[in-house]
Amino acid sequence: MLIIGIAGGTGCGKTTVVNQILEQLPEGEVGVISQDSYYKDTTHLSYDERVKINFDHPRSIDFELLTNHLKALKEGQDINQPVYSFIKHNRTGDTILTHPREVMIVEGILILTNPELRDMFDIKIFVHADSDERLIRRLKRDISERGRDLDEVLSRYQNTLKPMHQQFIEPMKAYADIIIPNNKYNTVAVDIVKSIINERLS
Ligand code: UZR
Ligand code: MG
Repeated sequence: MLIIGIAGGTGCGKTTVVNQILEQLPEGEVGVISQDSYYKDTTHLSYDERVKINFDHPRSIDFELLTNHLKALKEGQDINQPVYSFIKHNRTGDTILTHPREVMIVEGILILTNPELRDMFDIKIFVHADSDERLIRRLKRDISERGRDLDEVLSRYQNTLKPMHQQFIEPMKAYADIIIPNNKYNTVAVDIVKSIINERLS
């Protein structure tokens, strides 16, 4: 199994890059796991307590479960990926049955911060976008898809997202094998990743 980790700050375009990589690849041979599915279970907290959680700090992620799931997939076992709700800030209780694939992509803002998980990646990718671009995308997405308002997104950005990005996410570039610029000139980097995957699959 070839395991590819894709990190980068919020709104940098990780999902877009993942989709570009998946384009034209044979269906069913590449699987994707999102760090978002592995936010810690917060059922024991009230909604008001959950909103106060710092979701951009590595300790908000259940890295133990994520690492165990990846190990299980590597051994050829199926896993039940938790389903997370950004509206409730908690796991929904549902799971998605996920099968091992020859190539597995793991994507998320903090996936390179955990040494055990990081060591499991054969290829480590960091998607770079300027912080103004990331803020613009984050604003649009949180308002249209996650039910937030302008003030809420901006104060979260200043108080949490930005400091956490500088402390935990940006420094992870040092571990990256490939840094993909997220703009229209990223096609070469994406093609390189695709050809590595194709080589693996043939
Ligand atoms: P991406 N996040 C939420 O907004 N609510 C949650 O319940 C859990 C996570 C956000 C999190 C982070 N921070 O910036 C973002 N906050 O999801 C990561 N606040 O997702 O990589 O798609 O931007
Ligand atoms: Mg995303």
